[in-house]
Amino acid sequence: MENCWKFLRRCGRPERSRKVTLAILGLDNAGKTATVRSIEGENPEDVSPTVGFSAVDLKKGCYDVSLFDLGGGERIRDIWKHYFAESHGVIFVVDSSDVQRMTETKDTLANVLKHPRITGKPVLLLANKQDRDGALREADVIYRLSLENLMHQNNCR
Ligand SMILES: Nc1nc2c(ncn2[C@@H]2O[C@H](COP(=O)(O)OP(=O)(O)O)[C@@H](O)[C@H]2O)c(=O)[nH]1
Ligand SMILES: [Mg+2]
Repeated sequence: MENCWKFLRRCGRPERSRKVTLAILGLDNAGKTATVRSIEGENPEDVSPTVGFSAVDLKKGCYDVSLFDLGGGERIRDIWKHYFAESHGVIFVVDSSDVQRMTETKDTLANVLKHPRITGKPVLLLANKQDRDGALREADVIYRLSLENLMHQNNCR
């Protein structure tokens, strides 16, 4: 997550606050809402499944950050694209312990990255649930998702 704020810092410090919008994406149960809660400084435990969409606004240094926490169920993923145009970047959350859904995760990530409203924008991949038994380590997540190929194919930053 720190990389995300480092990226914002590299963009330069504007004299007045600047608005940054990030889409929080990933399969259902990946930990998107828990991630948003952590960023807000709130307890990430006992989160309920997100129905549709929730937006969180917070101030980070001189940035006014809006986080779009979008539902990740298969049938709702189709709405994600409606938030791509106004998103400056994406935080894609992966449940590293859910090895069985890595192919679905990879296909979903590939669909996001190739969308013309996302291609070229910064993407942070968060390998979540590292505390769980059997969680894939960072390098394994990168391998299972063919992340390097996906990044090159889609001009990711
Ligand atoms: N052990 C563990 N559980 C997590 C972590 N992040 C989220 N969870 C749990 O995973 C479940 C789904 O989290 P949630 O944020 O609702 O997922 P979402 O559907 O992607 O928004 C909840 O029971 C969370 O408490 C984590 O890093 N470690
Ligand atoms: Mg959620």
